[in-house]
Amino acid sequence: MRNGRVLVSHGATAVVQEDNEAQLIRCLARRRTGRAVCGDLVRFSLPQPSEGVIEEILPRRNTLSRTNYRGQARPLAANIDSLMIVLAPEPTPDAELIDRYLVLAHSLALDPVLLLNKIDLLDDAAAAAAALLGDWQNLGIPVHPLSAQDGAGLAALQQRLRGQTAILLGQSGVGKSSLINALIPDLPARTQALSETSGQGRHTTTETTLYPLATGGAMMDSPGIRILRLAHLTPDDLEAGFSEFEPFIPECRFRNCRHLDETGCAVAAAVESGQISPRRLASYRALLRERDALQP
Ligand SMILES: Nc1nc2c(ncn2[C@@H]2O[C@H](COP(=O)(O)OP(=O)(O)OP(=O)(O)O)[C@@H](O)[C@H]2O)c(=O)[nH]1
Ligand SMILES: [Mg+2]
Ligand SMILES: [Zn+2]
Repeated sequence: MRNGRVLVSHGATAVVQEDNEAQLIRCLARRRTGRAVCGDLVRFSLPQPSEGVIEEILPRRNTLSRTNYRGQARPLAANIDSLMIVLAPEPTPDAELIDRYLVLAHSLALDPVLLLNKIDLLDDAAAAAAALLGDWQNLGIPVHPLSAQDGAGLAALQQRLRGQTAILLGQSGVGKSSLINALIPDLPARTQALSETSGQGRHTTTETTLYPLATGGAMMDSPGIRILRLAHLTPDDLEAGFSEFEPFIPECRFRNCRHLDETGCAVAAAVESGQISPRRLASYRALLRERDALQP
């Protein structure tokens, strides 16, 4: 039996890299083991040289999932140490989507980092960054300014990654793949190897993909998505993802207040008095209402 890590998974097939080997192997999942996801650690056999069989998926330390339109959790990646949310001056940040990534990070007990990419586009970088990051900077979420294009901030990012598996998340066009490209000198060759092994044609970021880094650790590229449903999380998870609500919650009139439209809601009052951002409360409410709609 061999040990390896799943780089990318397409349905029942996965591209696996055996530990301490460069070569990639296409493996089929068994019905018994279920489908593997990007980042899974697996044990596999090699009945023929060109195709392996996943015999066991090792227990996941964590699983990053999103909810599909039918309300079911769909795993995207596993065994993640660091969740990096990429945003940029362009495209205009989708603030609600970023709030959702932050909730997802919190639900997995991961400390998120915001990667502010494309700072080469900013004239007065500090002022522009503060304007873009307003709510999140106030919440104390660490921000790394970078430019995949001119290389600013990349060394610091690499330093931070050492030994860790990080996933890059963010809307389409913010530069996730460009960052991977800037960190991995032989990316074209690797992409070629991935598509040859998977047999799925040209490799694009339609699936979350893990790239081991020469400096240790690994980076996962994920496809930009427009909608991140989180209806598989509990209402408590959703609420806890908005840590600035916490001091006010005990002051709500009803102990089971959901901060939607209840009378005597202290969270809503904190928005009125300017202590909580109205935008953040709206993000929370949208998540809770979506959950109500998908989990009857
Ligand atoms: N000016 C500037 N442009 C950048 C930078 N990084 C990426 N871009 C450009 O932004 C565009 C989108 O970059 P991608 O890396 O494809 O974005 P992505 O986040 O992977 O997008 P999806 O795969 O669709 O989710 C490309 O035209 C890049 O050249 C940067 O640091 N500065
Ligand atoms: Mg991409
Ligand atoms: Zn309340």
